[in-house]
Amino acid sequence: MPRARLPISDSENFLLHIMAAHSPLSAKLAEEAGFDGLWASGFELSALYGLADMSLITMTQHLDMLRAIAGQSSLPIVADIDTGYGNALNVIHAIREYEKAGAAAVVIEDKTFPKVTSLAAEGRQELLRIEEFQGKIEAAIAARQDPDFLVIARTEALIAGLGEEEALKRGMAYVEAGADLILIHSKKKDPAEIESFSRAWKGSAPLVIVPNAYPELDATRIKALGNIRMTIYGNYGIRAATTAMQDAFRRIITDGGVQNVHKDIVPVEEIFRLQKMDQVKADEKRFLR
Ligand code: SPV
Ligand code: MG
Repeated sequence: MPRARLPISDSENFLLHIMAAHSPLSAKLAEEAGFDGLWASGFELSALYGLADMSLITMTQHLDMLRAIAGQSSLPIVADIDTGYGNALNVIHAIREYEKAGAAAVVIEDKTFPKVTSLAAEGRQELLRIEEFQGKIEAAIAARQDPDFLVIARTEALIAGLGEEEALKRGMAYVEAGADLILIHSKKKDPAEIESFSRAWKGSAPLVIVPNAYPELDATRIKALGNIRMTIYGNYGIRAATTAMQDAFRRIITDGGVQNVHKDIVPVEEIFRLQKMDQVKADEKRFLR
């Protein structure tokens, strides 16, 4: 059975809320919470391995996790494939692999390989020539089997400090190359940069944003802009998990045991539920003789 696609033509549900997932468990929790899709985030998976988000995670590692996530959640998955693991020829290979693995969409960014994470203060940010990145988008479009598998082009022009005019020019060039949506990323704390880009955007493709740096831009404000179709909560899974573990682990050391903390974390039965232990019990009854 083909996996779920993103309901991009459903005008009722104009703004899709996509939650970062770094594991099958986090994907399940996102699905239960009611998100429309999952973001197979490079940043989150890198952090899970204790690594910086700078093309250190291999395509195989990312694909393995995406397959594991796809096995545990029926939500559509937007795969963060960074720069596409090389040039346009690497992109062709990546698209085939990600489509087969069960992704519903990929996001490819216009940075050079190896990339450097977007949000770091004074991060080195080098962008590809526009024509070269257009070739990568055209390669992605040509390589997909299903036309509903979305190719999202991400411009890092604002992240690289090149300004709105360059970002708009790049966005238009990527639409011309066939991108289904344009992801515009910003690391400004003030959402004004994204709001201004969105108001100035005249391209035919809708926009995608990742409000990591500018959290005040909530769904009401995003919808008011009218052309943002997807909001990706890009690092909230790993940050929430880190907060919870830091708190619990510190308390266990401070308290000299788990006598207090156990009341404030989920009981093991909740983990059993997520592991579908009921099914295991039923299978035991049925098959073990
Ligand atoms: C990711 O989650 O991997 C992203 C978003 O690409 S960000 O880290 O904010 O660039
Ligand atoms: Mg990323």
